[in-house]
Amino acid sequence: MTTSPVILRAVDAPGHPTPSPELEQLYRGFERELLVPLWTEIGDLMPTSPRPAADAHVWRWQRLLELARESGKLVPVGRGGERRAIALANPGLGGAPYATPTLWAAIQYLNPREDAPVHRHTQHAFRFVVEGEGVWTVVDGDPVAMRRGDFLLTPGWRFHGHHNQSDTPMAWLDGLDIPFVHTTGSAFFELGPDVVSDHSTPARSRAERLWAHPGLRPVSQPGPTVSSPIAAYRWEHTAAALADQLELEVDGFPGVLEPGHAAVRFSNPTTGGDVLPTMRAEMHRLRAGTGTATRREVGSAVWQVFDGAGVVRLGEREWQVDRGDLVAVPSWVPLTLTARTELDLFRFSDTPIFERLHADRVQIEGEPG
Ligand code: 1HN
Repeated sequence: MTTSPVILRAVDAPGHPTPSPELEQLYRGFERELLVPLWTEIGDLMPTSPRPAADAHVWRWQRLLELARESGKLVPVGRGGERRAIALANPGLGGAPYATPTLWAAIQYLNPREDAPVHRHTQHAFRFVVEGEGVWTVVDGDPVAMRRGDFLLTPGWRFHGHHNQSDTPMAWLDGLDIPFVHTTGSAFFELGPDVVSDHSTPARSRAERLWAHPGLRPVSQPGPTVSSPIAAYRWEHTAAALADQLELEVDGFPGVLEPGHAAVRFSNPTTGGDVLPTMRAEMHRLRAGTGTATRREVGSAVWQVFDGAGVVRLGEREWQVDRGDLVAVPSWVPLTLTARTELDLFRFSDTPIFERLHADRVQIEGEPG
């Protein structure tokens, strides 16, 4: 990506120098030397509160799926393109394949018996499965089954490929920190074998057998690790945690985030922190008929409806959303969710970046900022 050359315009406005031929000459001089004076830019560079370039936007899962299916017929998956992944391009980001300035979100599609070749990159990645099964993602030689509701990790620099062992195609959501890594010039990439060598289909990965027992850490393993060692967070566990929070609420005990709103964060068992250094991931459940407080925070997020139907309000705009629909939430835009039916939502965000930099900020409507 390139940026356009500097073009400066003299304007007749308070706080700006009076337009004159000499001023025009000065500005042409700035342009030639690739210089930009602060006085023409300050409003944009120093807003009183975040004014993100990204827009609030909703992509419809059914439409993504139709186009992914069509891609499945026309586009081979293999070396070079590496993945049949189709990225959400935020309308505010100039056509870049970025859901938000830091987050990549894509639908990936694998035909029956297809392999996606092995590679590794410094970008951190995860998969979230809104429907289907039959694909195994093999992470550093460990085959990990993918099923509806599962959240799967591919931390940076692990070799990984996928294989569909079933007779049906499968689509899922990929999330990566590609835009952040691209903007900061920190990307490395390396090819692995063209085909996935291990086509075995274990129900549980080795990583899960070692690490995915609630509150139990293998004493043999060193830690802490920057990314979670748990390769897959299974839907049965996530669903039980959400259901228990709502039942505790009925029984009069604390646990929910707010009335009718259960939420869990996927966490790294070696630190208690986020699963990946750059991305946070959560699952939310709203009781039918309930809504969240209006909340905004620094940093951007993407939500995907996992089940149910509801309304997403972002600033002044509102969308009805259904299973699979994806929502880009730019920094500092107030978000309110309302559940028409019981509503399950997956959410990921770049919050760990801002927390690490002590630039995180949250504001909930009606509470002191
Ligand atoms: C990648 O490796 C995957 O492993 C998905 O499934 C999307 C987008 C850009 C670069 C690498 C995957 C990707 C990607």
